Amino acid sequence: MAKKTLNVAMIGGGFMGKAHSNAWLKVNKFFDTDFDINLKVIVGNKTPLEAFAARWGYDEVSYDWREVVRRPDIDIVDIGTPTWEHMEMAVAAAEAGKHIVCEKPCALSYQQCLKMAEAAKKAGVVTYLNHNYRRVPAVAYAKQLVEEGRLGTIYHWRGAYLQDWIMDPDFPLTWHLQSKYAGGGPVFDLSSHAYDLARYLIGDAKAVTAVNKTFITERPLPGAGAATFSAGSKTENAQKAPVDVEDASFAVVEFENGALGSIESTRFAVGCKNYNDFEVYGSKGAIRFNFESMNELWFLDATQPQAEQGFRRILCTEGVHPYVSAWWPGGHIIGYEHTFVNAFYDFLQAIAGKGAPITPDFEDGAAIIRFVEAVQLSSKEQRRVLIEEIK
Ligand code: SOE
Repeated sequence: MAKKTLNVAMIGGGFMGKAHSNAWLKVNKFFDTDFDINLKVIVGNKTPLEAFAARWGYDEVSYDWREVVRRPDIDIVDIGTPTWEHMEMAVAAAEAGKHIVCEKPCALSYQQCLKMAEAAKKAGVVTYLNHNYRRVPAVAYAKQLVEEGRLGTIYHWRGAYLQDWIMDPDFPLTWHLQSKYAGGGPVFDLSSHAYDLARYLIGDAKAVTAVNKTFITERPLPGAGAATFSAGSKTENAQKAPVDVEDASFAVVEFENGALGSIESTRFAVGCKNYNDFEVYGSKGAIRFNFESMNELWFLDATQPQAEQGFRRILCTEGVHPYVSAWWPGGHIIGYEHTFVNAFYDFLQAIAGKGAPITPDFEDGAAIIRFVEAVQLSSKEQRRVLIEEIK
């Protein structure tokens, strides 16, 4: 029987437009789903996207997202734009009855996320918030170990998401460095990922005590064509403007389950390129993961005879590990882009009503940004903040 075709409208043709388009093209090559996927429209604002459409195989280009999300021939709206645009786009897409993929972080505030979640619930549409690191096989396997009780009572979570791409004082004041567009700095960009992993593996936080820091307090305004993910073209004698977001953050986190932990994020950790790292310590065992060695999980089984105890490396590339059987034979490692394909498989299964509802969704997004806001408030007021204070 012919599969139903789902038409995708991709909003945003940048880094995420590329990663998402790749995943839409690959999902049915490696997984069996109920749907064929058609890249119907790529939607932009200023940058011409005709070449992008030709490269990735979109039928059409549009520069009017409001018109596109209402089209009856669009089934999935995929939001790959800067954070400040997420709420308006997601609410419009939900009200038009579209299933929605949205890039992280969910939105600029807890209240915006709640509006997105409410609109999606009212419309009965499936939402997926692309905190893609849950779909690294090693991370999904870590979740299995925790759920099987192999770590016992969880005492500690240590999360650190470290990068180094804006250490250059000449890196321009792009949208990532302006609170009105990004919500904040690495707390929104990276601590959101780190907290999503904490929620996924050990549960919600109860309180945070955080200190944020801005190292470079003013930057050149973006010159024409200044790249976003590199120092870009140094615009000589460029006008400078103040930076209103943090460059780094350290939060002490008290979890609902009694665990004590930390979540730090920065884009000034020289040499750390995409160092998304966590450690979990429990009464019966411990795990360690770092995305820069994304196929490996380090596990210590504290129930072993003490003389034999030690962290052992599990190469999570066997068919028994989550998602791996769709890809390659044992030992053939996978990469960043595969996590998007794994996620889109789960998203299409959720649309088909198969398997568990996909997470993280907009409800999870609200919980994540509630934590993010608590971190910002704690640093601003220099005090411990209960998550429940954030309304
Ligand atoms: C930049 O910090 C960035 O692109 C994040 O925005 C992504 O979410 C992360 O996956 C890689 O780094």
